[in-house]
Amino acid sequence: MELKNKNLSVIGLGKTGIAVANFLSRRGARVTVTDSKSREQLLEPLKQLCADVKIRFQNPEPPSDTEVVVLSPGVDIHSPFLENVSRKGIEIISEIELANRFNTIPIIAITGTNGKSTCTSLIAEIFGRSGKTVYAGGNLGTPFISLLDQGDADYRILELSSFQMEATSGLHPAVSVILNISPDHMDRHKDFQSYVALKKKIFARQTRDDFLILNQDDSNTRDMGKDCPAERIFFSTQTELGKGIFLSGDKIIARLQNSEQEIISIESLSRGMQWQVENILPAIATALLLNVSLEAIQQTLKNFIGLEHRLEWVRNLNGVDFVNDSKGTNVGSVCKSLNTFDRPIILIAGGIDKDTDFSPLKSLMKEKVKHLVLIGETRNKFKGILNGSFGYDESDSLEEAVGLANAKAEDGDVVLLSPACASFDMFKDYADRGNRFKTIVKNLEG
Ligand code: UMA
Repeated sequence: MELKNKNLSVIGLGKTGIAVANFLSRRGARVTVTDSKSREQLLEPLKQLCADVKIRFQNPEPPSDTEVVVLSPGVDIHSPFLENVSRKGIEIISEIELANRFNTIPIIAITGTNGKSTCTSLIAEIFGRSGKTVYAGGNLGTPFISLLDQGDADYRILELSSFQMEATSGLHPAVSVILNISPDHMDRHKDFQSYVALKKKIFARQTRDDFLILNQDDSNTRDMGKDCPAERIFFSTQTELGKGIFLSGDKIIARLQNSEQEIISIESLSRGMQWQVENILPAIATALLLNVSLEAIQQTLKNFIGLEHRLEWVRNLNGVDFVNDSKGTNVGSVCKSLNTFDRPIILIAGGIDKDTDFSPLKSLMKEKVKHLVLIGETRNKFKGILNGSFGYDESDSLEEAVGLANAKAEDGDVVLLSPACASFDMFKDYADRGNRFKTIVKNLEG
């Protein structure tokens, strides 16, 4: 893709927009960034931009001489102003598509509704420990385009969201992973089918030399890729597979490339990761398929404690495990977290309403949740779906909520903060909510 003296517009001045604009500017393109926010709201990002990048504030429209538009993930491709742009025949691409056109290093790509960041980080750790040079990014935090400036590598490892797959067409990962799919971001995507179609783009360009790793236990992923020439490899926590990677009793077993290997026992994993085997299995499969040594895999698994705010084990007090799952901001994620435990759960949930339908939680809560403590703005909506069928407490503060949960908890129970909602009514963000939870829990007296 020729960039010199070409007019490119970048929509959105967040992390991605800054990285894209600077990448293009350094390669001689004439770059304009547009953002719906005002100058005052963008003072920090503005400081990070190359001097020759032009900006349009409070106006998403790219200039009329634009030849290519590059979208930040937060910008909906169906935004009305982009209809005008595509009517004029101007090319619209995502940041992922742009980076992919300049990338020359094999890609490992991970998508799914939940667990992507944990799986992506674990793959990066395993490969790093084995002596390979890898850089991980995408939805995880560092934009793909920024990885291109981090130098040569054996693999680039990308966590990909549905947002990033819009306006992405050329991506061709050597290994693609789809962890699971349940409804999410329905305020952005037209319907569930459109959301699934975006996820499927991850393997659209794969060939017979590549691998497509899929979740056997998820009916939305099980039948995927039947027409894809890549070798399909399945993982399961529920079924022993003739070929693939699975849980058998307390052991993770791999049956790949005509051999069977015992990888590790669940009790050798850190406590937080024992609950996230679904995210571990595809990471192990990726490593084995790309010839990483068993020793590097085992050593990493023994030491990996998982990510903050994602089913993070905080403390055991009087036989009760306290678990911080503040990143559980959608119903699918909370369902997964509830299904993780086969012990009584005291759930702390609630926050800001994202137009979420909470009803899928109702039957699972009856099965798994011993007691519910509601916080935040969505309290009444939760109460509505429970319709008197379920015991709950309400609380105005997280301190009080943890106290109420602790009072109800008995030896063997789990106290789980997994809100199913965004946090902005009471906290700065999900990390602030999770950190507050951890501090309160650590200060509980035994
Ligand atoms: N903006 C507009 N017009 C719009 C929408 C946004 O001008 O129509 C502007 C905003 O005013 C803001 C900027 O765009 O100034 C923000 O851009 P962005 O929302 O794309 O955010 P980035 O900072 O570039 O972060 C993005 C991802 N954000 C989203 O997908 C919403 C980050 O994922 C990602 O880590 C980062 O790129 C690097 O790749 C975050 C996320 O919430 C973690 N992802 C969602 C999730 O995990 O559920 C998908």
